[in-house]
Amino acid sequence: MSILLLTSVSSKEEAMWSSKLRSALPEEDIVILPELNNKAEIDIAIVANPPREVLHTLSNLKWIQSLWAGVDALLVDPTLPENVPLVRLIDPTLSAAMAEATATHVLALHRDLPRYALQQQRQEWWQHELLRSSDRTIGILGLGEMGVASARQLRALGFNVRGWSRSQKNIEGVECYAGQDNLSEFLVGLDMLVNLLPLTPETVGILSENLFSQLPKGAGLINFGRGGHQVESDVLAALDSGQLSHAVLDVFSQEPLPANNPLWRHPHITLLPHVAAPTNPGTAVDIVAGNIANYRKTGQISKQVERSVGY
Ligand code: NDP
Ligand code: OXD
Repeated sequence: MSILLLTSVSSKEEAMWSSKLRSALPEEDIVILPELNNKAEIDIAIVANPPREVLHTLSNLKWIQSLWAGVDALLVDPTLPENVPLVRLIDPTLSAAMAEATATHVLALHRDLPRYALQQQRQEWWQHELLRSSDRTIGILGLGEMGVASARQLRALGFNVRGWSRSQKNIEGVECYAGQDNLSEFLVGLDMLVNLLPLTPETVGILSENLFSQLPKGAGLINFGRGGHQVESDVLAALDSGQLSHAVLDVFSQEPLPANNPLWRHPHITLLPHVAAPTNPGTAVDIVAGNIANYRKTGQISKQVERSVGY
């Protein structure tokens, strides 16, 4: 049997992935779409933004491995075959990168960097009160691979940390809340809110006026989850009214963000081009190769996405 590497990334990037995968799995036959002659020979697909209308034509496909952590875009593809297990990328290197990004931007807001940047533009010399990290409470939406690593990093920096998930967690040093019924209690008194949820039918649009109104006035927002989590007009309105003091946005409903989108020019937005935690090809290939080697040896497929809940 063979493995199909199916992507819509640039041909240079696809060549990089196929070269690394072939080196890590020398005994496997790995093909890309233009080389695919016999569809029935494919039993595993490795995907990164795969073009639609291909996966469902692979009659002997046993499972799909995503090269990304988030699988929301795959799950909304109506041509995704229904009963084929889907494995997403779980990589400690990715979680560490996200924890670093969270710490970077929480510290930036904690130390008032956006405010001092605006002051510099106006040549204004105003010193603002410096709080201790232990005076701040940071809330993290999502306590999965990304959320837990970020929570631990923020604890190590001395912040008070809360987290919110679907099922109840017990994480040392982190106040854990679970479920829709406890979301309001989780939000009370937060200085900053960091979104690390997957995009699902339950979480779409969660960063809305209703949620912002439950935060203290002047809270900071960091969205590293997906663009579909934020209602853009509500983010802009909350920034304009001062309900939010600043927003760090890494993800957008449309990427790249169109040039005419007002988010680009808002003085209280730090805008990033989806770079919080990019997949590291070196470590990702090791993990994917490990999943495939284990499947060939034992027939076991690694932890699968729960399609009914969307992550
Ligand atoms: P996980 O699946 O490990 O964790 C998801 C977390 O969200 C879990 O704690 C889960 O709860 C919680 N959750 C899901 N649905 C709900 C809900 N309805 N209510 C409350 N909590 C909910 O995912 P990861 O941590 O690996 O990744 C999270 C997301 O981060 C990805 O889906 C992707 O969108 C984004 N991402 C962004 C990157 C970037 O560069 N900007 C890079 C990588 C990922 P429970 O634990 O109870 O299941
Ligand atoms: C991912 C991402 O999901 O980069 O891996 O956003």
